[in-house]
Amino acid sequence: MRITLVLGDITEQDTDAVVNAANSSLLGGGGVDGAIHRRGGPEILEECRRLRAAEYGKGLPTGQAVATTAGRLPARWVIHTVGPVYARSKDRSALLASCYRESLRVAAELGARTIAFPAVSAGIYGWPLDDAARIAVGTVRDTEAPVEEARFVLFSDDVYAAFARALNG
Ligand code: AR6
Repeated sequence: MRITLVLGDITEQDTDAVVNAANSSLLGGGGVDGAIHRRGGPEILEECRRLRAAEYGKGLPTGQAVATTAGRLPARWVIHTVGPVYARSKDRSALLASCYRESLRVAAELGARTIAFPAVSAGIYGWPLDDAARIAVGTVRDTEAPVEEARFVLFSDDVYAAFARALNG
C-alpha cells in the first residue's frame, strides 16, 4: 500500500472511498463530518438513518467503521468511523488505531483500491497532533489490505507537518 500525504479538503478527493471522522450518532456534526454531508448531499444522511434504524440502533461504536454512498462527492463511498475523544487520564490509542484498521477492512470489502483519510480525532476530539499522526501512519503502514493508495488529506499546515514527521521519521 502506497501512503501519500496531501494538504487539502477531503470532500474534493477522487479516491474510491473517503473516510469520515464521524460520531456514534452517524447523523452529522462539524469538522470533516459537516463538510462531507454538506458537499455530498442528503443521500448520505438517508443511508446513515437507515443504518441507525437497522443494525446500529445504539449508534456506531468508537473504533468501528461502516460504509454508505458518497452522494455527490467525487468518491464512490464514504466510510464513517468514530474516533475516540482524547483523554489524558486514559490511553485510548488502541481505539484510534482501530479506526484506521477497520476503515481499511471495510474498503477491502467494498473493493476500493484507493482511500482518503482525514486526521481522525485530531480536531474537535482533541487528540495531540504528533501522537494522532504517529498512530495513523503507523497503523496504516502495519495493516495488510488490497488497497493501492492510502492518502492522508490534511487540512492545515500544522497537521500536514505532523504527518510528514510521522511518515518520514
Ligand atoms: N477535509 C480534511 N480535513 C478536514 C476537513 C476537510 N474538509 N475539515 C476539517 N478537517 P474533526 P474529530 C480536519 O473535528 O476530531 C464532528 O462534529 C480538522 O482540521 O473533523 O474526529 C463529528 O461529528 C482536523 O485536523 O474530527 C464528531 O462529533 C481533522 O480534520 C467530531 O467532530 C479532524 O477534525 C469528531 O472529531
